[in-house]
Amino acid sequence: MKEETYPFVVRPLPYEYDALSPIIDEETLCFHHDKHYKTYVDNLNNTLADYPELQQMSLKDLISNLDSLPGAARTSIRNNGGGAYNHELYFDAMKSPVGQEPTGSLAEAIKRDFGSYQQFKEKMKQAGVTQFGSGWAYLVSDKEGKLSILQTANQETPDLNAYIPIFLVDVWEHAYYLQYQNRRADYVEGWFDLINWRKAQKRYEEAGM
Ligand code: MN3
Repeated sequence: MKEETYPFVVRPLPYEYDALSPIIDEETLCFHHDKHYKTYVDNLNNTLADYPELQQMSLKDLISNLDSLPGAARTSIRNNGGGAYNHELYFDAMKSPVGQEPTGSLAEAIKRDFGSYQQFKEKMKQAGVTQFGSGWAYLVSDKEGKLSILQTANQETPDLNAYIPIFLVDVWEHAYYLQYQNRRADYVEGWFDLINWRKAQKRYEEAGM
């Protein structure tokens, strides 16, 4: 499948706006997807409109080659390309909060690399709660299938040349403030029930594991 290039489009949610309720309510998800995420996509397209030489690059290629991009475009592509990439994975990696557990090779890797699901959860939660200011907590696999948890600031992504993202939690205030106000930890705790483990396993398999 050919990777998407400029002009990038806003990807529809793979579920209804109320599908993540009560953990993420309809209003929060609506603003997050239709306003915040869309703005990143629009701003990325606005920047790329001035750079025909970048218009054949995929989103992943753009954000994993920032140093080779024209200086005047680099900051916008880091912020808005990263914003588009992070949000597309964030929305795609969630599902309704009903019965799914980690399965398959990913469940085994979580036990191997973190000790237990519970220890993984504690560490991922800690990463989300302690990320200073705006950013993300990511579960990634390296090329050998070893899992780790990374924090990124603002709209940075992990090094996509080295890591395959499995899923991530958005800890910008816009992800939770309407509903949880300052209680970021409660939002992150709830988010674990939204993880789409079937898709996570698929991403892990696509990483070659
Ligand atoms: Mn966000």
